[in-house]
Amino acid sequence: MTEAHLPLTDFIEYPQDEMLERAKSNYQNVKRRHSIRKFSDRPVPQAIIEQCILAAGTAPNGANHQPWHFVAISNPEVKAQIREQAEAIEQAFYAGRGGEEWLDNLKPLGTNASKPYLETAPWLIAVFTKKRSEDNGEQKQNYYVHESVGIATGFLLQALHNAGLGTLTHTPKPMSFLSKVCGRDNDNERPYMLIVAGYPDENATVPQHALDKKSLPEISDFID
Ligand code: IYR
Repeated sequence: MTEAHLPLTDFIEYPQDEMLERAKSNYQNVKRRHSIRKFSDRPVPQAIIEQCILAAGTAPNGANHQPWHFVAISNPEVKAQIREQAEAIEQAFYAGRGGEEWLDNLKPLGTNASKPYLETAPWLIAVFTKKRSEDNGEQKQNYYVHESVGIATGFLLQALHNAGLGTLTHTPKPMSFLSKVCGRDNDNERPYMLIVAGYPDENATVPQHALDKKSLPEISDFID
């Protein structure tokens, strides 16, 4: 059954010169987002993280079933557990599990199995995918789960950056330990990504190569 549709009242139209200025200023803002691996332990109020998760929850998604769940962790013991388990997995990865080519490709980043920021940063946000959602006690199938949760994670990163926080996407492989640590060890949900958020440490760096972004012609074509 088609549900009632409401008029689109919150769309804002800007003059085209202003649209270009807004597009430029958004680009200038997002190009200052860099993954960082040294975080300060300065606390960040939960209210800020809540607004960023709300922004993530507005992402376009399959049939509006919203196939995601976010677990935001500031608890020091839980962060310590995550660090311990992530480091065990990363040790195996860097000891060879990743394979020669992958490990070679990571050399410019200078990463290794040590992940102190998982304890230092004030917030870890574990993002979960959901195969099914509940609606009034009924289970409904979710669609385009990975696409939807990928977009929501992008919105989350953008919101955190826009709020003035440094971020890192962390994807230890396998990530299943997060299900247990976050109390979401069930058949419906899978960990998708771990987002680290907080103030950058004063010695935070960005790998030189991370600044080399492909040019517009390299990443796009225009067919007119
Ligand atoms: N998960 C590992 C390895 C790693 C993989 C990729 I692809 C990166 O862009 C960065 C790191 C780690 O966090 O060290």
